[in-house]
Amino acid sequence: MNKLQIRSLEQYHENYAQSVSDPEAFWGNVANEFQWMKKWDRVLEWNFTEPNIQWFKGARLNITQNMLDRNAAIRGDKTALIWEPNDPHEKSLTYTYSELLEKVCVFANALKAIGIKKGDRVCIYMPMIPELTVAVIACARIGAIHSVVFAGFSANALADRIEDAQAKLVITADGLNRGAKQIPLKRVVDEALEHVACVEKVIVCDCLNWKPSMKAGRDIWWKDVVEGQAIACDPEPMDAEDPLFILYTSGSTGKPKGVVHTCGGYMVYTAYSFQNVYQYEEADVFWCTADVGWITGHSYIVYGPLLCGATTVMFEGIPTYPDAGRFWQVIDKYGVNQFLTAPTAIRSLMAFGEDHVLSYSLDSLKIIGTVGEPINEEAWNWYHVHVGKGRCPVVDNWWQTETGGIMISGIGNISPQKPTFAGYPLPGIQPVLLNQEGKEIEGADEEGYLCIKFPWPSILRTTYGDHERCRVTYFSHYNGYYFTGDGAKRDEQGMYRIIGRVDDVINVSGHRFGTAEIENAINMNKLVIESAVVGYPHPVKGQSIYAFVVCEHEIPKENQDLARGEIMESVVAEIGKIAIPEKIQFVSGLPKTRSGKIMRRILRKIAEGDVKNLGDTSTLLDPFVVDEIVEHAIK
Ligand code: 6R9
Repeated sequence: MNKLQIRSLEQYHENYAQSVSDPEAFWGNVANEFQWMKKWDRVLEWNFTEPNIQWFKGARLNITQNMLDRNAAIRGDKTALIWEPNDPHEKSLTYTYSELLEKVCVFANALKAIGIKKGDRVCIYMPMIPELTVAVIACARIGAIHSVVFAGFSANALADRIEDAQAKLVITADGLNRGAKQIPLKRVVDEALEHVACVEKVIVCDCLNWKPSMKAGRDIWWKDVVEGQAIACDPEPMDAEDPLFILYTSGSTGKPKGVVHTCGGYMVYTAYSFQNVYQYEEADVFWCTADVGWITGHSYIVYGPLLCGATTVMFEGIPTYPDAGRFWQVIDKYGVNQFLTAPTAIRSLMAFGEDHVLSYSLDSLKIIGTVGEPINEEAWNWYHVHVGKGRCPVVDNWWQTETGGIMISGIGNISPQKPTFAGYPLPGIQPVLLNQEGKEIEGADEEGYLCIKFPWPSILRTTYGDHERCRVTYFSHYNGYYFTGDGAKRDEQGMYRIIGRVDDVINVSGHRFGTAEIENAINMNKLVIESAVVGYPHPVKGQSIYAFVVCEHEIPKENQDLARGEIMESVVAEIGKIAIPEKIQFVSGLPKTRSGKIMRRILRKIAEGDVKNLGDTSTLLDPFVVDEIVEHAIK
C-alpha cells in the first residue's frame, strides 16, 4: 500500500485538491492498488437525499483476499497478528499471514458446514482473543454479514441486536478475562436467546475452561466445528456494494441502529486512512488498544492494518492490570511503532503518576494516536511529553461508526499538530461548518455544526432494516449534507477542533449512549414514572451520566441509596455496566415546556453545577420544579 502514502505536506495539499476537483479519478487511482475480481463500471454514484451512495459500482471483490491471500503471497512469513493476553505471565501468540489465512479458511469452512451462507447475519459476542479476529474475517470470507456486539453489553441489549439483524448464528465464548475479573459470556447469550427465535446455532469458544451448559442441537464447541475442515476456502465473490458488516451504535432517539458498511468502499478507505495517518512502514508494529466490538477495533485492529500487510497487536487486557504500566510494558515488549488509544485511558493512567511510564523506554514509538472523544490539553500534553517523549507526533483521529474510517486527523509527522485540534481533513473528506439556518460558515475561528458535503468510500450506506431512519438521522437535518452530530471549530490555518456532540448523545469513556436509551432503561424499573438523563464533564471519563428520576411515590431519604441501587440494576440489565449513571437524583417533576418537552438545557446546567446560568425559564410549565432540583442537586 506504500504507493498510497502521502510523503510531504505539499503532497497532502496536492492530493487533497485533486480529491475535491476529481473525486472519481482520485479514488479510482487508490482503488487500483487492490485486487478486484472484476473492476468497476463507475467509481461513484450518489445523492444525499434518499440517500443512495454507491462506490465502485459493478466491481467484484473479496476483502479477505486483499487482507490475507495477497499478503500471504508476498509476505507469508511476516507476523500478521500478535495477541497479548490479559495476564502478562501467560503466553502470547503470533500468527503469520500464511497461518492466519489458514485459520480463517478452516473456520470459514466450518461456518459453511453448519449452513451459513452469503448474506446471512452472524452475531459475534466474544472476548478479545484471536478467535474473535478469525471469526470476523471468516464471515467476510464467505460473504456472511458480521455484527460484532461488544462483550460488555447485557443480555437484553444483545437480544435486541440479534433480533434486529435476524442473526442465524451467534459466536461466543464461555467467558472472558478482564484484569483480575472473569466475566461470563455464554450465560449472557443463553439468557438473550430466551427472547429471540432467529438463532439456529451457537458456536462456543473455550477461553476459560469453564464448561458452561450446552444446549443440545444448538450449541457447538469451536474446536468441534473446525475439526477436519479443509485449510483452503475460496473467497466468495462479492459486489462492491454488498454489505460487509453491521455495527450497532447509539443516537439521539430510540434503540441503537445497525450501521451498514459495504465491501468495496470500506476496504479502500480503511486501508488508505491507516496507511496515511500512521505512515506504516514494512517492519513496523502497530497497536490499537480498542476492543474489536467497536468501530475503532474493526477498522484499525482488523481491516485497515491487515489490508496494508501490517503487524497488528490485539490486547486482551486493560490498561491498569496488573499495574498502570501495562501499556508501556507491551510497547517495549514488541517494539510497537505506532500506538493508538483513547483520551479516557490516558487520563486514567495520568492519575497514577509518571513513574509507571518512566520505567519503560518507549524508544520504538514513532507516532501516537488518540481517538473516541475530544482530548483535553492536559491529557494531550502528558501523552506528548511522557509517552511520545516530545518526539512522536500525536495524531488525533476524529471519526465515527458511521464514517467507517478516520476523517479529520494529523497525518503522521507530515501535517502540523496543535493540542486539542484533530487537524486537517484527509483527502476525499469535505467538511463544512453550518450555522443554525443551515448556511455554510466561511472564515476562521468560527464554530458550527460539523457536516460533510460529499461522500467518501466508507460512508454508511443505510441503517439495517430501516433506510428511512438513516435518512432522517443523518441526511435530513441539513439538505444535501451528512450531519455528524458534532460541533466543531476551524482556526485560521483551516484546522478543525471537535467540540463534542450537539445532540442527545453522551460519550462516556469513548462509549456512545443516547439519552433516550438510558432513560428507557431507567424507566423499566417499577419504582420509576419518568426520567431525564444528561451528560456532565468528568475528569477521567470525559463525560459521566446524571439521571433525574421521578418515582411513583416519594422515596424517604434513608431508602434512597437502596432505590438508586435498584435503578442501576435496571440499567445494567437493559444496557450493561458501562451505562450506569454516576449520579441519580430523585425529583418530584422534570422541567418541561408547555408542550411537554423536557428542557435538557436546564438539566445540563444543573448537572454541570452551573446553576447561576440557567437561562430563560419563563417558558416552563412549572418553574418551581427547577428550584427544588437545584436545591437538592448532587455535587
Ligand atoms: C471512532 C469513534 C463517534 C463520536 C463522534 C465524536 C466522538 C470520536 C473523536 C471524537 C473528538 C476525536 N469522537 N473521535 N471527538 N475528537 N478524535 O469513536 O466512533 O464510537 O461512533 O463515536 O465520538 O463525538 O461523533 P463512535
